[in-house]
Amino acid sequence: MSYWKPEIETMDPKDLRQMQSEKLVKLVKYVYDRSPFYKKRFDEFGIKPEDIKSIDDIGKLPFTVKQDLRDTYPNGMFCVKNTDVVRYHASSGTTGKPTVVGYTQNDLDAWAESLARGMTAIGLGQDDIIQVSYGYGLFTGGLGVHYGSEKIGATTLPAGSGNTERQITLMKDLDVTAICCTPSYFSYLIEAADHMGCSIKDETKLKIGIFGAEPWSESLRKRIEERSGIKAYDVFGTSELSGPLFIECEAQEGMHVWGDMFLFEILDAETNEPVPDGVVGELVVTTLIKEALPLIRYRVGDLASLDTSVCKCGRTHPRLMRLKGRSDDMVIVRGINVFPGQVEYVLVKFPEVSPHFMIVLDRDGELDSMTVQVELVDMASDKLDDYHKLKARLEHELKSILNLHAEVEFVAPGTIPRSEGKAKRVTDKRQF
Ligand code: ADP
Ligand code: K
Ligand code: ZN
Repeated sequence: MSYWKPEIETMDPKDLRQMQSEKLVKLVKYVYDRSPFYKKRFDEFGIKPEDIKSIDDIGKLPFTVKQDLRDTYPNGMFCVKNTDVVRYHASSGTTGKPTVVGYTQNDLDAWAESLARGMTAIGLGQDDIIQVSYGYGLFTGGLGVHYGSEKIGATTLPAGSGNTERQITLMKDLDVTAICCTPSYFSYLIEAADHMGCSIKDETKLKIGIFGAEPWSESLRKRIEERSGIKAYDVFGTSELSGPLFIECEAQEGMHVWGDMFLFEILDAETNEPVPDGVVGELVVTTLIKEALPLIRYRVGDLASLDTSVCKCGRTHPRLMRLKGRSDDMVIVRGINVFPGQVEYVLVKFPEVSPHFMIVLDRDGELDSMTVQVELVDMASDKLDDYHKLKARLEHELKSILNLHAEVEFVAPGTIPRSEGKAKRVTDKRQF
C-alpha cells in the first residue's frame, strides 16, 4: 500500500476536523476582506467573520450557487488580483451560460496534489505511462489530470479527445498502462479497437482506467473491466472546485475527498440539514485552501452520499460514494423522475445491446412518451421473433427500474452518436 502524503492521508479524524475548523475560520475572514461579492452576501445575511468560531458554525454561513458565478461573470467572485491568476478555465456550460474559473499557482499545485494522492492510491507511479484522453483546453479535464500525472513522475501522453484510431495505435505502441477519459468514451475505445482488430485486453499493457466527468454505474464498471481486463476507477470533480480532483482507492468503495483541502456536506434538499452517512442528499462543498476563487458552501447540483468511516486502505478522509446524478440531469416523464443512469444500468445487463443509448422524449397528445433507442451488438439473428423477445425483456426490465413504460427501439450498431467527452443521453422533443 503506498501513499503520496501518508501523514495527511491517514491523519486522526479528530485532528483532521480540527484542521478543517481552523482553515474555515481563516477562509471566512479571507473572502470577507477580499471579495465585494462575499462581503455583500454576508452582510445581507447578517453574518460577520467573527461569528464563525469553528466548524460547528458552518450552518450559519450562506450558500453559493452556480448562478452566483453567472451573475458575477467573468470574475466578480475572485479574491485575488488578475495578475495573481495564472490560469483560467471555463465550464462547458452543459447547464447554461459558461462560467469562468481561475487559479493561482498555489491553486494549481493543490489540484495536482489532490490527483497525485489519488493516482498513488491506485498504484500508479513513475513506471506508468498515462494517456490523458480528456479534452484539453477550456475544459478542466485534460490539463487537470495532466499535471497530476506529471507530479507523480509518470510519463504523460496528452492524447486529448478525438482521433480514436490514433489513440489506440499510440496506446499499443507506447505501452500505455493507464488511461483517463469519460466512461462513455472508453466504452467506445474498446469497440473501436475491436474494429481495428486490436484487443485492448490482449494486445495492450493497459491496466488502469480513471473514468469520470459524467455519471456511470457499477454495472458499466463491471462490463468495462471484463471487456478490457483493466481496473476501472471513478473520479469526480467540477470546474468550480478545480476540475477532476478525487479518485477512488484500490478498495473501489468511494472517492477520497481530501479534507485538508475541501469540506464536504450532504444536506437534505428541503431542510438544508445534514443527513447521516449513506443517505443521498445535495452535495455542498467549501473549498478550504483555494485562493483565486474560494467557494463557501457551494451547492454543486449533484446528489450524493458520503461515508466518513476509515477506509480499508487506511485513509481517514471521507469518501464520496458513486454519484446518483445531477439534479438537473434528471428528466420528468409523466411526473416520474428519470435519471439517464437508470437506463444505462439496465442496458449494461444485456450483452445483446451496446451501452450507447439515446432517450427520446416526445408528446403523444397530452401524454409524454419515452423511447429508448438501443443498439444491437450484432444483427446476426434472422428470426424476427428473437428481436421481439429481446425488446419485451428490455421493456420489462426498464419498467421495473423506472416505474414507467419506455418503448425500446433497436437501431443498427454504430448509429448512436459516440461522444469524445461527456455523452448526450436525452433528446427532448416535447413542447411545453
Ligand atoms: P459542466 O457543468 O460545465 O459540465 P464540469 O465539466 O465541471 O461542468 O462538470 C461537473 C459535473 O460533472 C459534476 O457536477 C457532475 O454532475 C458531473 N460529474 C463529474 N464527475 C462525475 C462522476 N465521477 N460521476 C458522476 N458525475 C460526475
Ligand atoms: K455536467
Ligand atoms: Zn480508501
